[in-house]
Amino acid sequence: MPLDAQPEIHHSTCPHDCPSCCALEVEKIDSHTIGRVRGAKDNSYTDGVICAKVARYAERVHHPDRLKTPLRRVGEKGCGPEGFEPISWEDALDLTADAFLRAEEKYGAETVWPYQYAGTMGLVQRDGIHRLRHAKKYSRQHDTICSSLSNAGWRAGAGVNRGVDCREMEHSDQIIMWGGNPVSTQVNVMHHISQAKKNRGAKLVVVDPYRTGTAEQADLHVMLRPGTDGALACAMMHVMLRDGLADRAYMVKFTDVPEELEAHLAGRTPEWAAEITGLSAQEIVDFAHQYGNVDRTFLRIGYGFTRSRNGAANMHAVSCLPAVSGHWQYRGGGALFTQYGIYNIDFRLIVGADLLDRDTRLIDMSRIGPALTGDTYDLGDGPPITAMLVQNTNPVVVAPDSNKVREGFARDDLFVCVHEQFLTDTARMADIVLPATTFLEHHDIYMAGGHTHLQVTKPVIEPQHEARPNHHVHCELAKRLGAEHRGFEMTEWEIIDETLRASGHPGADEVHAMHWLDCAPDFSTQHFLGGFGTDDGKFHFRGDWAKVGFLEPERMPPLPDHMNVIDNADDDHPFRLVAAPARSYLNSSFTETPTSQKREGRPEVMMHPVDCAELEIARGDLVTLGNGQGEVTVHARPFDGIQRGVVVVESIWPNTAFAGGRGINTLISADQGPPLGGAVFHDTKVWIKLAPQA
Ligand SMILES: Nc1nc2c(c(=O)[nH]1)N[C@H]1C(S)=C(S)[C@@H](COP(=O)(O)OP(=O)(O)OC[C@H]3O[C@@H](n4cnc5c(=O)[nH]c(N)nc54)[C@H](O)[C@@H]3O)O[C@H]1N2
Ligand SMILES: Nc1nc2c(c(=O)[nH]1)N[C@H]1C(S)=C(S)[C@@H](COP(=O)(O)OP(=O)(O)OC[C@H]3O[C@@H](n4cnc5c(=O)[nH]c(N)nc54)[C@H](O)[C@@H]3O)O[C@H]1N2
Ligand code: SF4
Ligand SMILES: [Mo]
Repeated sequence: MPLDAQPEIHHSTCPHDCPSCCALEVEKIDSHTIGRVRGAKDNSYTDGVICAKVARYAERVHHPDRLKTPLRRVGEKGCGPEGFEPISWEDALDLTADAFLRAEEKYGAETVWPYQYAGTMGLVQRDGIHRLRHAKKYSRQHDTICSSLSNAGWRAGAGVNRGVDCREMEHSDQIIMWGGNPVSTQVNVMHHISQAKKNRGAKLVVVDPYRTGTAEQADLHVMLRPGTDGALACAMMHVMLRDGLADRAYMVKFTDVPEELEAHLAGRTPEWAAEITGLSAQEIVDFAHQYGNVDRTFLRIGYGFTRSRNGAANMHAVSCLPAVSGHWQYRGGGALFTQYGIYNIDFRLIVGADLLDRDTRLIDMSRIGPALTGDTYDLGDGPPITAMLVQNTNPVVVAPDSNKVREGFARDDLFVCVHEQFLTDTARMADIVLPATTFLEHHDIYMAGGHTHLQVTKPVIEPQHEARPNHHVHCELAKRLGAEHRGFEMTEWEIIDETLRASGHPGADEVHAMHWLDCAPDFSTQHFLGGFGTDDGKFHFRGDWAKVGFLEPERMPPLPDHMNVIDNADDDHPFRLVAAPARSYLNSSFTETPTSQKREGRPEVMMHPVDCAELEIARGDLVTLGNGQGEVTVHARPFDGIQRGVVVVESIWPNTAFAGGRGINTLISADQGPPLGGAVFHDTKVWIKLAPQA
């Protein structure tokens, strides 16, 4: 390119598992090379703002460690790159299909478990694997690693996954960020909050067990113990009802059992909640008054606080707040958990729904450790899992109970094919590794959770090296496995086009030409002024647990409450661990890029200085955290933005980043949160002691 030439700018969409789903402008240097990535200025949600790690995406796309060719493992399971040798795509696909067919012949189709998650959020590349699954009647996957607890908790009250448009924050006088850390995990929320601060002097309140980057910017930080949000919300409602801050007319018109709720909450006093949350009763009263007094209060609800055994109950309790205050009625008021319910996407073609057989075995993905090590709770009376295709996820690092996950992947009788961009800890356990394209190298369609735009993208550059899209792998394996569906005969673009039209939207070319389609419902719908998404249109204080979950829904509290089923600290395990996301990583992605590594430094445990002093732990000391599941060694960081007895390790680092090679999820239980399952990443009791210093 001549020195004075401007690079071409191409529209794209960030595919990572992040509610922001940013509209991007990507500099194309040549057919194989990108330059800077910027947020689209003319998208009213992205508004030119993206996170630092994606602005430097060239580091990831052009990383020297990108997988270049298919590989066959010749070393031990878990070995490094030296234990793999390059093979052709034809051979890699043939070997994988042969292994699947042999496994099926021996044990039946359910012995094969296609395992996927949201490494890309593109609907075709993410979910097309289900078409192969259904066509072959392979084991099904219950998706629980991220949002089942939060979804169940929200829908138990509001009935449908949608809420107030974040762009409405410009009319808010107060924003409550409850149980999420958008400075790290969803930077655009902070952009809209700072606009509200600038325009209207809006206040920010953060509810989080530790002083996150978001809490640092808050006017008030409510620093509770993890897993106690239900208690806090109940006491707030008690105070609002007691002190005349509840909107009784709203409750009569829009909620199911206002009187029952009030009677039930009579015993949920600030003093009661103070015991549970570790806050003072006065802090709770003050927060309730501050919340109840401001009509235009936007409650932005995160995922983080739902990753506990009582996470669904806590979500439901928090979602009751605006139904008591009546904030839903005001511009800039109300709540948002996610907007995924607005797009009306018809997934049938993508997932091959016509081939779905509900009698095939369903396995909880968060219990991959127990499932791979033969737990009959997970396998039922079906066969062991002896063959897997893994796409868009890195379970050896990100799933609970990682010792068991590793033990499972290490089994000699398990064949694994991993389709990846990098040689992750999971890919290292594979028999066959296939190189995957990034979003800049394939087509897809995206819907956002944090805003209201549907986006369609085309490749900006050619596939790097021999990388191929997920859709290619689905179609090529289908051919070899005798799986038939018209979706395997179509291009991605044809699938996108047909899916959009079947969903009542314009076709692929049209949406692509517009860059995005804003699907925001009108004000009244967003604010549920015509009724909620429940059968009777009312908000349900009496949670619809049997409707939203099938795993012991009867265990759920009938009305909002503190559900005391968490892994409470005890004499042998005096600390509660929060394993929160790190700012410069996205789950396990970006752990390979130099600027992210540099910013994160090393895995550390943040703990209260008084706790450190009692255990004679100084800054930088190596300490070991342990419980019945295993032990993890990290460096200590005394930190006063946390209650005593609570500790935080930001993640998700590769296992090898820890002294001893055991990652943080070693300590996380594979227990299922009721009533729908869900991983409990922030619900862990541990002991801590000084480790031998390196
Ligand atoms: N300790 C702790 N653990 C957690 C969490 C936590 O907060 N704390 N959060 C949990 C949550 S919410 C989630 S969602 C999970 C997510 O965990 P993962 O599913 O592992 O998430 P990612 O790192 O986003 O993506 C996984 C892989 O997908 C690959 N990938 C990306 N695009 C493509 C593609 O187009 N094709 C293919 N074949 N591969 C692709 C990436 O290279 C990456 O290695 O982690 C969970 N684990
Ligand atoms: N940089 C970065 N961005 C990410 C990710 C990442 O790993 N890194 N992951 C992506 C994914 S997959 C998802 S699902 C989203 C999640 O995005 P968010 O909705 O923001 O949720 P988290 O950031 O997981 O929430 C973490 C926060 O929850 C707090 N928390 C933990 N337990 C409790 C509790 O009991 N009560 C309260 N009130 N707070 C609690 C933690 O201390 C932490 O600050 O982020 C996405 N974006
Ligand atoms: S904020 Fe989230 S969606 Fe936006 S660029 Fe960063 S990772 Fe992607
Ligand atoms: Mo997630």
